Amino acid sequence: MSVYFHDIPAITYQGPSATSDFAYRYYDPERVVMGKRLKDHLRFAVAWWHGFAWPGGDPFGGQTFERPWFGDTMEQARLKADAAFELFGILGQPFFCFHDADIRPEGEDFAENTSRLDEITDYIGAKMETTGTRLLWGTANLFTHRRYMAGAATNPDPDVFAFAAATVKSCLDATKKLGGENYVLWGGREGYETLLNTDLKRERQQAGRFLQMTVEYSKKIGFNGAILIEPKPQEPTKHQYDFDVATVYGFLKDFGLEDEVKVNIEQGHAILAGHSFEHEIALAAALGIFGSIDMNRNDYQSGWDTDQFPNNVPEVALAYLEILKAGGFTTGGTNFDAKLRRQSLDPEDLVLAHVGAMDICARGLMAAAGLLEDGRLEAARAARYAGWDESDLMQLDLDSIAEHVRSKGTNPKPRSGRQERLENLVNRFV
Ligand code: XUL
Ligand code: CO
Repeated sequence: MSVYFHDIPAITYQGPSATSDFAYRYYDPERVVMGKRLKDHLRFAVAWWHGFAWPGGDPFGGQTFERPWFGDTMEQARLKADAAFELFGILGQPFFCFHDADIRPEGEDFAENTSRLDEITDYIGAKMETTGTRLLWGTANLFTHRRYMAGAATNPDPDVFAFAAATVKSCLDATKKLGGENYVLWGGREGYETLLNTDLKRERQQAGRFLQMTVEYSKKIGFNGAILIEPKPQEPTKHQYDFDVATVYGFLKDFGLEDEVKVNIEQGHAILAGHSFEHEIALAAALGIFGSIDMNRNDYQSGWDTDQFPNNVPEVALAYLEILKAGGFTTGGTNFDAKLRRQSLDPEDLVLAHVGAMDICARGLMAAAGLLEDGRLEAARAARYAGWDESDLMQLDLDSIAEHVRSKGTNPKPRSGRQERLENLVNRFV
């Protein structure tokens, strides 16, 4: 019996000429592209927090959504899980993601939080078993509760560090229990508001040790998934330590974790850091730390993390182009870390937001695959660097290079980067 999404049909692929709004026009999960089904390329996940826990507030006003499961009882937590799995049944996406705080009400203390997490993950686990929906990643919410206002791992109070570490332990246990393919750490409060009250060097050490402990524990319990850091430059703190992919890589190197931890890259966070999404993906792939993506978009005028559902095929295509070039997802996937606008009150709004987003991503991925199969873009890039294929310059030193340039009379001729021509080529696919 439906608890929330009454009368909304299961969404099926009906092609671009479909007449109903409740249809996939591009996302045909079984369609094979570059040797793999679309559903295995894209690995879509619904985010529990935006879909089921977020009340629709903004800085000027509170709750706009009325959901029958809002409240702080375990009964409501189970009702929320029932509604979530109803949505998963309608969308047919393979995965979901959660924070502990999304799925269980906050308890009086750590022990109660853990027993509630155990209880609700048993309930969710049984639903996963019967439906086949899987867990892309689990995570701990170490940013909403007031105890974390000055940070979790980076808190000046060691008791807060301990509470956060214990919470990560319980969330890793829960993620392993549910067969999660990744575990994510987003450092929402791991940053500072002002250096006047902050010991930046000490906080960085704390964050590094915290991450080492997380990796050590994941090995101890035999968690097979990937541990992922999600970079973000600011918001909620003024300056966050895991600013972007490059910063995270330096941090990982510093603490000997570059082979242990990868990144979960979010579109909106990349934009806040002054990068494009594809830049962050390409850099992570180049550094060998690409893990997963949070797919959404920001409003480009507002400068906030507005977490809107994606709706721009050319943008999404460039992101998937980098992902395909990197060999595609392994443990990662496309998590819709995206929320409705606060006036989108109806159950069908939540369904259609995901339907549109999945279609946009499918179009983007197919466009990217088309570009790669066409080959001209990659051939143009290869031609641009062809001189290096026969060059031994990287093995030489400045003296011998200078001698080489003098004796050969080398005088390089600039060549066109052909940007507009390549943009035209890309536009024929998107
Ligand atoms: C916040 C954000 C989080 C993480 C998980 O900007 O993206 O939802 O994805 O904690
Ligand atoms: Co995110």
